[in-house]
Amino acid sequence: MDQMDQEINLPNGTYDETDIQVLEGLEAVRKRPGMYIGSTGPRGLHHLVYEIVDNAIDEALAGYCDKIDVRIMPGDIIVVTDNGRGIPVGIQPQMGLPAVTVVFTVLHAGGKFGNGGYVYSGGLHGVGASVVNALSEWLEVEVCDGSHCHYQRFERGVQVDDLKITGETTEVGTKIAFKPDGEIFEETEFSYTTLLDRLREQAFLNAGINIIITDERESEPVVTQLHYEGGIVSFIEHIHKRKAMTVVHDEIIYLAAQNDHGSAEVAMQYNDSYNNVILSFANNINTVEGGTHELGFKTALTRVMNDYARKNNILKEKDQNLSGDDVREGLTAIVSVKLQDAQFEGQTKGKLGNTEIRTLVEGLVYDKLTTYFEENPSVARAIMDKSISAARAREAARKARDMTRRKSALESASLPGKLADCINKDNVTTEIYIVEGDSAGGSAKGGRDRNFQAILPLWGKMLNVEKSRLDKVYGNDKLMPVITALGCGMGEEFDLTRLRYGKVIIMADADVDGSHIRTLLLTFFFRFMRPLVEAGHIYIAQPPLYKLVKGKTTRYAYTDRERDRIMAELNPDGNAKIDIQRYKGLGEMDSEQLWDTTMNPENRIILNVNLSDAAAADEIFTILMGDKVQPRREFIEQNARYVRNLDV
Ligand code: TSJ
Repeated sequence: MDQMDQEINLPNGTYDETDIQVLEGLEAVRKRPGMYIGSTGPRGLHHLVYEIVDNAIDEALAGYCDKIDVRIMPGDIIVVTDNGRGIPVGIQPQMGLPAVTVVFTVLHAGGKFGNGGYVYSGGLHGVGASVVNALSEWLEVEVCDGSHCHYQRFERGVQVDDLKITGETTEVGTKIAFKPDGEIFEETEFSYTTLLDRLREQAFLNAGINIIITDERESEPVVTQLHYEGGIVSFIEHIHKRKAMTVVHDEIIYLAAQNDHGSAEVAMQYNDSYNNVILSFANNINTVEGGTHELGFKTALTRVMNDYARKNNILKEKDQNLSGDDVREGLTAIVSVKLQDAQFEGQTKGKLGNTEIRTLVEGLVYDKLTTYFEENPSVARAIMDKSISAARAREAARKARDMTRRKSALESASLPGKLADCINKDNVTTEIYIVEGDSAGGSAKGGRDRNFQAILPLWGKMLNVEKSRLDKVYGNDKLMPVITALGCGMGEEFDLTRLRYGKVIIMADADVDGSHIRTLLLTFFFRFMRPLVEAGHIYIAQPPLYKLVKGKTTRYAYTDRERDRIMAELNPDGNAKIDIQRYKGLGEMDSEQLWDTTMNPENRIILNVNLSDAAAADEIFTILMGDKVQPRREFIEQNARYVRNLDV
């Protein structure tokens, strides 16, 4: 019998078709939570809060609420309060239940009551409340509508009682309290910084909104007030300040326009680094895979820069045009659009598909940036200088690359010497393990299935990618073997069809050094081989943390939780004293153990890295490896309690 079935305990005569629909819907959510919130790990857990808060933000955007209060209470209970109109409590005709009850019990309800729906809703908004309810041990809602306060409680998605009036009031607003279900989530501890980062992002995207977040789990509550009149301009300011970056021009450029299809705004500023960060949003949702709005921005930027360079004779007739990468070097930009009927596409639904938005953004950036450059020639000049020097470096990189190619063509074997290649030559079933350390590399070579598994050991301190341009990466003796082994080149020359293996698996210890190597390699892939990440070729091996032996039985545990579960399984009465070994590194395993636990496709766990994992690694890397000490110290201090979340 399923968990949910035990909760069905309704009096005779009140149990009808609608109730069955409701219970089946929420049961489906509890059976396959991943389908609704992505995962039951930390990401899924935090997603619950976003689903709830997004509804309050919608109310604020509709102009009915100016304050949102988010609290993490002891026991990791979340309380979200707004001062909006309150979720409607009138009877919803279709279900014959109060609208607020429908919001929490019917899958895909919400957002649209009568004609009160929100115009620019993110598509999922208002839908998530019932999902959060289904995945909470309990959830309580209080709605005050200026005359009465109404209250209802649910347990694992099922109402405990009908909606009740609890008193009279002159106040308005909605208050939701919920406790995520420990039977669903692997961990129920919230990270303050994770919630803070996401709420801050929402405060930037919705200029003027007030969000207060409080962590009440400590004896001294931690409070942060988020309010940015500057909106996405403040967002850029924040990114550059946080990374302590030196900017190339003082004023942040802000461009905005709207038409019948929607509205678009862009904020941008250049810094003296060699990387670029373009964050795009559609209806406040981060489009990690980009899409039409981002494309429109990039196309227009390249065109404006080249037009300006030609017109002012900065590029001569014989000179090549500046490339997209050239004009984006050192750029930090936010592109935010709001539109009706946003179409989300791609692997993770993180790509905007609406073509009319490309035209809007492209036109906006072309017209207004051209004017901006004409009116601010010193800013234009500073940006031009940056792009021109990027173009020169690109040319130097091309030459260095040609040199490397010629050199390797002279040697008979162009594959790296340390690579133990596999026999199969297809790039679908084959795998390459990039292994930290020499001894682990040896075990991996001994343990692998040489038919389809190749091993590339890495050792020593790797290049600090943050401070490097492409020309430095070429010729670097630590990264070059990775590039040649994969066979698909990098940067602008990247060609996915030449990839030599179907899976690229990073295998490193579960300690600080291992985490460093992982972050570094992910950053490298994110910066220089992004399509490889996008196409889902990058994986992270998960070596076990513990070996448990009882008599002739050997079991491996990959988390502390699993260790406890296996212990209980092997030792139900608590009599036997079981031998537990904690692995400190891959080097402690012999070839056979490494194969059994970490490399054999039948038993192993490998994590598929997506673009936002890689982007997160990139961000961590920038902070940890950048020039500036202060942000690094702040970052480590802020995250000391959550360091395990750093581990991608
Ligand atoms: F997620 C949620 F549904 F639980 C939730 C909703 C959570 C939180 C913190 C706030 C809200 C919420 C919903 N705040 N305000 C509203 N507003 C409405 O639902 C609402 C009110 C009035 C009308 C109307 O047409 O009169 C329409 C809507 C959608």
